[in-house]
Amino acid sequence: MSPAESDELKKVAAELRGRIIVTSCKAKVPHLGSCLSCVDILVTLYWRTLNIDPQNPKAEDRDRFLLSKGHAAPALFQLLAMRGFFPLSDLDHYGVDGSLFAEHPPAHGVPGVEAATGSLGHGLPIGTGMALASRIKNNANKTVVLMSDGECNEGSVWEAAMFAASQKLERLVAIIDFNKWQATGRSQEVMAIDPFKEKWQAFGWSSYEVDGHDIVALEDLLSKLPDGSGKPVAIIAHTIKGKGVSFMEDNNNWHYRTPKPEEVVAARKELGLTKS
Ligand SMILES: Cc1ncc(C[n+]2csc(CCOP(=O)(O)OP(=O)(O)O)c2C)c(N)n1
Repeated sequence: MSPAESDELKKVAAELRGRIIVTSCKAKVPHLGSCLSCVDILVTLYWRTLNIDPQNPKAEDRDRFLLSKGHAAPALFQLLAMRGFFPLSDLDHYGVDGSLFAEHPPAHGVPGVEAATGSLGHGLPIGTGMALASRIKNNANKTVVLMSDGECNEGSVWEAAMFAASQKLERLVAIIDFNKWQATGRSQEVMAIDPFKEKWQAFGWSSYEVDGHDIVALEDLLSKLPDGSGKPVAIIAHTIKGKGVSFMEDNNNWHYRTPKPEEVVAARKELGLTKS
């Protein structure tokens, strides 16, 4: 990726962060820190890596993406609109009674959303099934599942991990947004997950670590998959919860808090966005 392309994507990421923050304030949707943490991963996937066509979101050969950490739905909805899956104006009704746009992705009705997620621990099992189905149909598409670190406390994650490895689903990619926080505390303190990289390897996966805010490094790694090992791939993306806004970074109050209008203005200013 050229420096100019990477600068362009950084602007896209800032714009996406700004939109998420405005949505959180207007619609009173929580999980702001959780959304900001995975923005750079999402931008890399949707602007560089995934084989997707916003005009044809059900194309058989498309790559599948599952936001297993479904509580980051505001990030997914905003990026799908920015990417052209549906008009940005559809999000004007975010959080209004009856709207499809709420705290988690719904099963049907939003172009680009592959499955209902948000009950943590289910995205990888669903993605494993999708990857197996693709292989049975001789489709060469990838299935990418974005999970959170706290989510890896769920036993269903490790059942799916064992199954995917035993099936040698080399086109299945699990990215873990490793921001070291969960809802009420540090992930390592709630239930220790270290040694994390080795754990995936022990379950029969290839595993890598990357800076989850470095779009160039993320793209470089993702472009090399499948990696030739015949194994599913886990990417541990080191991130900062609330990334991009100094007073939200690594402050877990923003798991549930929504910003006041003056905080939106301050955040957008930091992001280099002038309009609120
Ligand atoms: C099965 C299940 N239990 C509990 C919750 C409530 N919940 C929402 S987010 C969250 C934890 C968030 O921490 P983490 O999974 O690490 O994601 P982060 O927000 O830090 O990205 C929990 C427990 C849930 N969504 N699903």
